[in-house]
Amino acid sequence: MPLELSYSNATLWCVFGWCNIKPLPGANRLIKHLRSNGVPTALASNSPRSNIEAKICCHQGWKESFSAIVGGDEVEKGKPSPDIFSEAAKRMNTAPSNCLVIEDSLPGVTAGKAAGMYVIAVPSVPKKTAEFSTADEVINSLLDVRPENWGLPPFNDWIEGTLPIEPWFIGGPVIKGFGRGSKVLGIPTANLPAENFSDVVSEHTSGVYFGWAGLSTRGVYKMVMSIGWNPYFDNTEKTVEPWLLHDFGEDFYDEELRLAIVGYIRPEANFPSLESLIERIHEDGRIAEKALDLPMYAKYKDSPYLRNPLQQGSTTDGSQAELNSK
Ligand code: ADP
Ligand code: RBF
Ligand code: MG
Repeated sequence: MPLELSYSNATLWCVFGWCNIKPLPGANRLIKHLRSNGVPTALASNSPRSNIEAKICCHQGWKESFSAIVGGDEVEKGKPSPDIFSEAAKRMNTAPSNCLVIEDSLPGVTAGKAAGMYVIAVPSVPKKTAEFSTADEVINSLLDVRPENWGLPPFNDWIEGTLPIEPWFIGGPVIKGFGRGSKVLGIPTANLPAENFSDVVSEHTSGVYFGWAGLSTRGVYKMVMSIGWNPYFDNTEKTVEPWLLHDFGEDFYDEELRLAIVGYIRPEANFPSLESLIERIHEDGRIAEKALDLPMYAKYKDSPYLRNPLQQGSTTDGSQAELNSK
């Protein structure tokens, strides 16, 4: 069992560079924030401790950020039993009632509540929010953690209602959607074929993002978009739907559309009425319109990826785009 061997030796993982585990969106940001504000943080997992250490050594600065690490092999019973979390609190010299757990699994939520702690659930499987109702709060991604709600120092990287992200670039021909955007909402969204870049899309959490949109024969425009399952309509497929903040007065199906996605606004949400959904999308539009004039976002308008698709060969995932934009 060579895999088990490698798992059991943390240094081997690092030395041989077997580190292909990408952190969840927002994980790095959260860990750095807690560390720089002196908030003691523990890592508590059912995996054996050596396995945890092997995995976190792939990420610079993570190991030093945890004041305690508790593995499943260090306590009698793993999650959903509270032991792991109780042990973590003990090692941090604090009371369980003083602890906030962030969990992606149901057994973990159960364990955290059984340990007498506050629990935020970030379900790893989409559309399963209801199952996590025993948590104190259910959020869509680590980008949505609001530390100030829990007596912790707030993030200070939000700018004018937006969160800058490591930009990502996707593109393809504009496809037909449900025909709903214009007709039902009065907001046309130029859907892209999500299956062409499913890995990039699944790497990022669903939500409302914004950035720049290039149409090969027309130019580059501001855009705000939703990525996900549109909870109000409860879609079964994840869709990628940019609304270009420009009045074209006509359709442009099949044209090549290229996106530079530069910031995050909010998670997708359900709404009590169609009117409130429409009002919120217009608000997203105003936020994006204004934020994109900030130099930190405006600079991506000039990304060659947006303007000159053919130069990039057949790439649709924009993997070269970031380099080209610098
Ligand atoms: P579908 O469900 O087929 O996506 P929509 O009602 O969402 O239909 O309309 C989207 C289409 O409208 C786009 O594919 C595009 O051709 C056209 N369109 C016109 N203006 C815009 C705009 N400002 N932003 C996005 N799409 C637009
Ligand atoms: N749909 C939702 O169900 N919930 C949302 O929070 C939501 N936010 C959106 C934000 C923006 C900027 C845009 C362009 C669309 C959003 N939609 C949302 C998607 C909308 O439901 C979708 O575009 C239409 O259903 C057309 O397919
Ligand atoms: Mg659409």
